[in-house]
Amino acid sequence: MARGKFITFEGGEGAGKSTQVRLLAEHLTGLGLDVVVTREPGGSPFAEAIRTVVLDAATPPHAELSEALLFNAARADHLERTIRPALEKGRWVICDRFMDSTRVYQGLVGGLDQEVLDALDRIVVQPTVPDLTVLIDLDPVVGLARVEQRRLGGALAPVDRYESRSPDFHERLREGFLRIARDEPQRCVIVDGFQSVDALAREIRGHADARLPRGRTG
Ligand code: Z5A
Repeated sequence: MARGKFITFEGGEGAGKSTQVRLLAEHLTGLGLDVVVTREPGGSPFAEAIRTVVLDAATPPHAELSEALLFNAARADHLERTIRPALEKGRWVICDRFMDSTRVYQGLVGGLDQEVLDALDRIVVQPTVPDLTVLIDLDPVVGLARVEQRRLGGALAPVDRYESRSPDFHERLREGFLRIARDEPQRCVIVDGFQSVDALAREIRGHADARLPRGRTG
């Protein structure tokens, strides 16, 4: 059985990741592929339990290393129980956030040493590096306004620990994601999140179809 493909979406808050994950999944399913949609933190029962703790605004302050270890504990379980078994069965996995979020939030912005992050990636992620990472780049002012709009529109999700940070924090996140994507153009594509939902979905479909030809799995 040929291995499936692993696609991740990254970007700041409200960039449109969840929306585009769903639309790409519909596209690939329409092409006859067996698609699994998942997310981080989360994607397995244990990882979802960790998600509840790390995103809760009431969680006491803790060291950046503790935070990175929690995300990686969740990721290890997610990989073992959800992502790797699916890929081995030839399924295509689309994940809303993955290792680049740790590299940016806890590393480039949080200040955790690159060596620590490299070690965690070696232990936890290798060899399951995404085949394609879509970075949805968007001015954080626009992204956060969308999140606020969604909240006012009825979703009424509580503000999580990240959304409440300063504008400068979100601008540094944006720069961090761009830096990673520019450093790894063979894995990453950068798309403009300011486009309409449909235009963005078309562009992302184009990248997925061009970079991950369906005849070349494995
Ligand atoms: N985190 C971390 O620190 N370290 C890690 O290793 C990992 C994560 C894995 C997870 O939050 C948090 O965990 C995250 C980083 C940290 N920080 N935060 N917050 P999350 O998963 O709950 O939140 P998120 O990833 O930022 O998701 P989001 O806020 O829902 O944003 P999104 O998925 O990118 O956007 P969306 O839900 O698709 O769209 C947002 C709204 O905009 C919605 O109402 C849409 O209808 C609308 N939308 C979407 N696209 C468009 C376009 N093109 N035009 C106009 N409106 C649009």
